Amino acid sequence: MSEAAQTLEGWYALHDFRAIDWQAWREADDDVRAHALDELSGFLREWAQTEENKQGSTAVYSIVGQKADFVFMHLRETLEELNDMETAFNKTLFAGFTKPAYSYVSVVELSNYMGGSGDPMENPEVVARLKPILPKASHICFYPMNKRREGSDNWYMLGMEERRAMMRSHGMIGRKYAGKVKQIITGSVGFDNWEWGVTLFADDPLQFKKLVYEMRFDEVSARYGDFGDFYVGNLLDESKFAAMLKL
Ligand code: 76R
Repeated sequence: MSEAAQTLEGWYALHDFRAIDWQAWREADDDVRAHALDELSGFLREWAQTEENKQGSTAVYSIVGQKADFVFMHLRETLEELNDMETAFNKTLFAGFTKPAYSYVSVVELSNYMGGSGDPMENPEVVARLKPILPKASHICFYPMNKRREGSDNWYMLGMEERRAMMRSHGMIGRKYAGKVKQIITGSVGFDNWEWGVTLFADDPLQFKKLVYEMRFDEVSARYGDFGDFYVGNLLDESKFAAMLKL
């Protein structure tokens, strides 16, 4: 049996993708819409406060294309908190004007392929990466992925050293995008249908394309990467959200 990579876990993640029921929104009375918007603003402020208190983080983006209209990406200490938030939001008037589009449950993960020495949890940089405050970059890109297990291309049958060498090459490509793309890898083995969620943030969306394309030629992605649907979108704040919903 090959040696499993050791992983460190941080905050739990819920990517909650929703579509807006435009017909119901259009047909609603003005006061109902106003109340729904108030409630939405209230939640956005509450989530910002949680972030301020360093008890979690939330990113809110519109989604371009037909897969969804917007996404809430929530990070929280426990699965219970994520679930409570999801339920509380679902009880709002505004949620009644949305339809589920996709969701993804995972946990922020760091693996030891590139690990240094000593107890990583004593390293404040590591702790900050496990409990990250999500950047307010102009754009988000999310997709789930697996490492392939097919015939002779089986990641999980490779030895630790071989995997480490490939992950080093992967990391070196990633580092070229430092300052342009921020990546958050969340592990979802046992939680959701894919093995990882990849969430990228950038001010220039072309950097997503360039990074993902460059990685496709790197062995770990070229040979062992299987990918799900891609979601890409634009930063929303309270006023942009209200503008998007204005009829
Ligand atoms: O955490 C680190 O910075 C150390 C190096 C590193 C690891 C261990 C790293 C760096 N990644 C790691 C793990 Mn990554 N990453 C992806 C994708 O589209 C594709 O082809 C793949 C999707 C991108 C775009 C990306 C970006 N990475 C992982 C893992 C877990 C693998 C496992 O455990 O088997 C996955 C699934 C994954 C996928 N990676 C980086 C980046 C970037 C930009 C970096 C550089 C980060 C930095 O130096 O700040």
